Amino acid sequence: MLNKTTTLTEFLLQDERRFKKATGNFTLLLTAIENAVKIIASHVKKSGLVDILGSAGTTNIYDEEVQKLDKFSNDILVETLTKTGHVSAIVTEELEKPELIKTDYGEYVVYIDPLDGSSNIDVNLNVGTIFSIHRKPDNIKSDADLLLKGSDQVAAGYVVYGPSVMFIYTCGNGVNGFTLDPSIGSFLLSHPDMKVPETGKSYAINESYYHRYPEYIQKYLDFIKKEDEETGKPYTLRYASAMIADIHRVLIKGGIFLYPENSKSPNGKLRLMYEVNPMSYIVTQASGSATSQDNNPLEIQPKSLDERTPIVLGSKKMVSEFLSFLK
Ligand code: P6P
Repeated sequence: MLNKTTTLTEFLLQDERRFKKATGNFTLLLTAIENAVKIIASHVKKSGLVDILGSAGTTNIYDEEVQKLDKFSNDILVETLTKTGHVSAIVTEELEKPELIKTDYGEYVVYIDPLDGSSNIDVNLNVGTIFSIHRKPDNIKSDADLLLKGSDQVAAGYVVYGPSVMFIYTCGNGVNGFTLDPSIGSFLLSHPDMKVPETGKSYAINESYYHRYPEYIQKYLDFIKKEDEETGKPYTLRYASAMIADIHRVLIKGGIFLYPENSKSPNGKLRLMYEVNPMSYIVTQASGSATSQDNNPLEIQPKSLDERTPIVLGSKKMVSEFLSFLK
């Protein structure tokens, strides 16, 4: 049996057959996201040439206005999701207000971080796209109707634009990873049934904020850097300053990612609706742990669409070791 020949579309259709009442609309939605991220990937790969092609706010050699990559990514995702007709609203980090879409059959609402870690573009480091999919609430009369808990997500995923482009998603039946084969333009199943290793050797946190962290975080950081052969300490610091890259490492090798509360940002920096919820859903679906100051982030009732929340994600044993410092 040839391996790695299952495309994302084939996998989605097989996955969909599990749901007897499936209508194919979910597959259409994920395929729209797939098409959008392929376009984004091709522009990310050329980003180093933007100055030759024309930097944001100027026109390129084809005399076209060149957009900043995060705005471009947002526009592509909004356009492709709208065209499906199956999306009633899009909440995105790039827009002040939700994009409400007139459609007679929009059964989904999508929350996106179109280009997470976009400051990495200029130094040619990993960036990504994060998405979270909910069923449309009965009515969408105001933003309040879009404040849905992470535990209500029907699907979540991210795309990491790195040495290879990978598409990782869950719809509640485990986590699967697909790698883009640029020679055929298809995402192929490369990481079936991904599981976060029980423990790991690395930790990801912005250590430069050490003196801003509460005492229990400082004590935890001091502890994991002390020599202790038996427990494999000190842990190794690996921080990509792009959540998708740091959490992708956790999915592959185990480890722990922390963006906690600190004296400058009492709720941390990461957004609940389109960063914390989708990534917590993915990590927990892959048998890892997620905590927000000892609460389940997926059970937080959002108070605003751009709400931030502290988050720690990773290998079960490492997250419980972290929590022992909180208690
Ligand atoms: P800091 C990227 O800007 C981002 O939103 C996340 O992807 C990343 O984990 C975090 O911010 C990095 O923030 O404060 O360490 O620069």
